[in-house]
Amino acid sequence: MYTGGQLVKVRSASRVYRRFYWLDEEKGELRWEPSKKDSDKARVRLSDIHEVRSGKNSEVFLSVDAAEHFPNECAFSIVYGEEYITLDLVASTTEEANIWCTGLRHLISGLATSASPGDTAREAREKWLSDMFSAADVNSDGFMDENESIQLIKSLSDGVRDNVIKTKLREYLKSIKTGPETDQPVGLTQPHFIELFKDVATRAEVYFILVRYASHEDAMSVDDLRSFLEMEQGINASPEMCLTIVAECEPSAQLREKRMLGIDGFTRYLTCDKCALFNPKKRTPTQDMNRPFSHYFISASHNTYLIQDQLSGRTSLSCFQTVLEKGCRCVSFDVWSFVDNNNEKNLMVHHPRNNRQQVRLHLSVR
Ligand SMILES: [Ca+2]
Repeated sequence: MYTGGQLVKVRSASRVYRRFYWLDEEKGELRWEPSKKDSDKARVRLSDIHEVRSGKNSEVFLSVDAAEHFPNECAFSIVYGEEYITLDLVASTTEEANIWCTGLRHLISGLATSASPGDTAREAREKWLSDMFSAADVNSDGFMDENESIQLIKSLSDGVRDNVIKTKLREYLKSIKTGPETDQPVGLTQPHFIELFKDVATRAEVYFILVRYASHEDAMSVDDLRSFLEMEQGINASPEMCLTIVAECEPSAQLREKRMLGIDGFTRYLTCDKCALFNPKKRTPTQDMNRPFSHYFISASHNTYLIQDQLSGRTSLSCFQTVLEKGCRCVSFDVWSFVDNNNEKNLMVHHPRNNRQQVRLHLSVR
């Protein structure tokens, strides 16, 4: 790559150009022999490259007729810059294409690992939490009492239940009180707060999705987010849409600058109104609700849990799903307590005259 070689550049409008390409090691740039028209533009900084994609897998390759006769194994695209532009190239042989792809990827990953994004994501999260702690510690004594801690955690992690925070917080405070520094004020120190926040606000199921798509351990790049949206959500997202998500949801300024989404930003995105099944416009009544009750029709069901009649019919969770999908907004449960084989008490849903088929209450409600 340093000595360079001939490559064919494919552009939209079916134009192809044969140019000499080489790596300028000193400047960290991929360069090519320029045309007179754009002599200054014939370069891409390695640090601006997001991805080196093998094969004819870019918009240009897939849309330009002239690209059809190039072998797929010789083609590759370099995705770079803020606009995620592609430089679409074709080598003379498969070997040559492999050298360019492997070499460029190696150089890019070298640049990336010099400041490990995994560490960056963890450090950025802790920096964000430290800043939030300092701003909320109004008397600047380095401690947060129980109420202050609960309020701060709630404000930073929308959706974590109060009782979960309280239970964990009391466990932490108890362990601090019985520790060696008992003469210090009762409250959370900054490291304790960060530890507690991570404990209560990190949702395991969200974290598993994040690490499955993150090309680095604890944060998603814009490309990772695009893959997630396409594979899991069925959304054909543009890079701009992904950048907007990062800008709107990622709380850490450091990660936003790096155009990455950490666990808190990803959780915020998944729980925001844009991802909600419920139409946010309908959170408040959209119809006239001041008329007498009998003027309204409300789709309701009786003995929702029964598949057939109430004497011999089976009870099934799917009944709730079916009626809700049909627009029913009033469902009925018959709840009975039941002692199972482990001598544990459970709440079960079944008909009073037919308890042979039962489903657990918590499953029905979920
Ligand atoms: Ca304080």
